[in-house]
Amino acid sequence: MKTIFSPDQLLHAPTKEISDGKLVAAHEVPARAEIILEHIRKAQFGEIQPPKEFTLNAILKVHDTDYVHFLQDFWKLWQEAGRTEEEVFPFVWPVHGLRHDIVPDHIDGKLGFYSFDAGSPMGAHTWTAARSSAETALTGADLILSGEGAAFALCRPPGHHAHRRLYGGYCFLNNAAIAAQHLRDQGVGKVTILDVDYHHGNGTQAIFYDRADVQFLSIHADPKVEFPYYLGHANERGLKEGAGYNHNYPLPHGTSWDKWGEALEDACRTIMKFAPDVVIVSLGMDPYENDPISQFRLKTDDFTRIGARIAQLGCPTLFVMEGGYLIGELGVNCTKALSGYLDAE
Ligand code: OKP
Ligand code: ZN
Repeated sequence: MKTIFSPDQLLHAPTKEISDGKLVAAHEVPARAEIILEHIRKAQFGEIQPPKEFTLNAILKVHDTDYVHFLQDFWKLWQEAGRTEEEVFPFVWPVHGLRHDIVPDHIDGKLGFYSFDAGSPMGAHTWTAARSSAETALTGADLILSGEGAAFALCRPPGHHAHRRLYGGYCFLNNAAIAAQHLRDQGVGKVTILDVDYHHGNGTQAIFYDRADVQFLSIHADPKVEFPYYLGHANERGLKEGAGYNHNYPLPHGTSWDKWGEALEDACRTIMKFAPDVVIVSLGMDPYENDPISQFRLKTDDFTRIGARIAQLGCPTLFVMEGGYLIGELGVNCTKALSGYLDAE
């Protein structure tokens, strides 16, 4: 199994974030990717290669043009506004009752218009890193198209919280969604995205909510008590043609393998009924018991089980990295998930 990664993905390097109502040390940091890469090297799963270059077309199939231009031009606009802060946060949003049909000219208005949280700092190199992360996912998708049975896109920054026209939850471009759309555009009939990150993949859900060609399933902490709070409930089943193709498994804080594994089993049976041509796994390591921002209790060996169960689906599989914040165990847990897959294949 090949791994795709570019050092450009490390250029987005925030030091702080707003979380739980205060400024704290950033969790989504370059060291996350570095430790995973180190463990992937040691595990010798196969070649580690840089992403290919892509035009913006594949990204624009998923994200709106004005949003992509905002991300791309952000740093220039910020400087033109005379600002010098290196890590930038929105602080005002067009929530219920306010206008969504006029994009503000002012950078502070734009920041809130295109985001849903204040927890995702943007800086001079955020666009470069996010684009590179998306190209890593796209290159992984191309490997699957060329006949590889599995590939690991070591994406960072992550993607599953990003909507067509919104960033948030450390995510700017929805890497898994971009890969799924690319597969569809290259002739793959049906794609499943299975999101095992601790947080609901609100962006991915929203992007494919009215479509039957991309099935979405997410196992995550109940949004009633966890970020992203406003999406991820069990009764969100899809709309129009997409009705019945969206499946959420919200679980309580404290969930360990017994209940988590049951949800995975149900999800895998649902996937088998859909019979996808390719499975994309939004792979988050934050269900881990000691993750600093999460409250599930999966153990290191449970990640092996996750990989092994996914292998039983018998589908070409693209693993796309999402969250996971306990730097010390991130590399181990991630390689456990992948070796669980490879050994069970
Ligand atoms: C990104 B990914 C709550 C803080 C929430 C944002 C979390 C984003 C997670 N205590 N901050 O899904 O791992
Ligand atoms: Zn997460």
